[in-house]
Amino acid sequence: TPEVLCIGETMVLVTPVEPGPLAEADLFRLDVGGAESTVALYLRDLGHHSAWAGRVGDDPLGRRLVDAIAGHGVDVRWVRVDQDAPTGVYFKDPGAGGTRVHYYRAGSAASRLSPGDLAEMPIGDAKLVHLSGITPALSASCRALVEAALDRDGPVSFDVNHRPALWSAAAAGPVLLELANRADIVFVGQDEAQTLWDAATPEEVRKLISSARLVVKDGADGATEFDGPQRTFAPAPPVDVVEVVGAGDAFAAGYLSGVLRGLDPATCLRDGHRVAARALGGTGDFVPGGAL
Ligand code: KDG
Repeated sequence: TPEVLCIGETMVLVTPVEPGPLAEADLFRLDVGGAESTVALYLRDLGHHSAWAGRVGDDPLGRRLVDAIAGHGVDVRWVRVDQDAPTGVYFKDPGAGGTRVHYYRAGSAASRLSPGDLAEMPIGDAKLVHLSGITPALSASCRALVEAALDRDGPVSFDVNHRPALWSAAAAGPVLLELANRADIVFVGQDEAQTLWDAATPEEVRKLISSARLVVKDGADGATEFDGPQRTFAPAPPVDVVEVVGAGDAFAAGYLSGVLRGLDPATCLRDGHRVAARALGGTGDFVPGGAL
């Protein structure tokens, strides 16, 4: 039985080799991108038995990404191969105003995940189940899966992960707030909370999400954790940022690793920052570094 079961869509990621606009690039690199599988990869790297579960198509790209994730030691026994839909793909488009993403994931194998998939997974036995707010944006059946997973006996962590390319803040705001309020551990960026709920400070976010253990991340400043009446702030260490994508997943893994080891909030936050620094210091979403 895995300690942590991470469920969600993983796609093949296509990035120009030389940073520059997608419309003009000639050479591309294939990578693996998916918030939940990235959390599983970091947790494995930190020494935990983690699993990633989702659906991929019966195609070379699906086999490629499952092999890549399994190659790092993540348990992929519960990944399903869907015969009728393709593996999703997305492109990074590095431009002057920052990197944009272009998704080719509508109708993907993962968008067909549904509550029935949970029956095959160790949903009751894992110490922790990790989900994100990307999944409910994929389809009605994906949203139903997230709702059903939140009903399990045992802790669930939820990274709000608003993806504006998938749904508007107006559509996502109420759904993500309702789901977050049903989780036991919630991660959200201060910028996301502002966009989704008009919450300008960690305290304002706390008013909206009052029961869970809540972590509000404020970029280079640091992160604030609320647990019951207790509030803990941990500043982020200075980092030379190469690329930010993956840092949120890395932070979640570092923090959750601390929770699994029974560490105090300040240490969990510190470990979140330490693992995030690995992601910030490299171009990949997953930058291995070993146990802390
Ligand atoms: O979380 C960082 C990336 O892995 C993520 O943005 C890719 O899962 C992804 C998505 O749906 O955007």
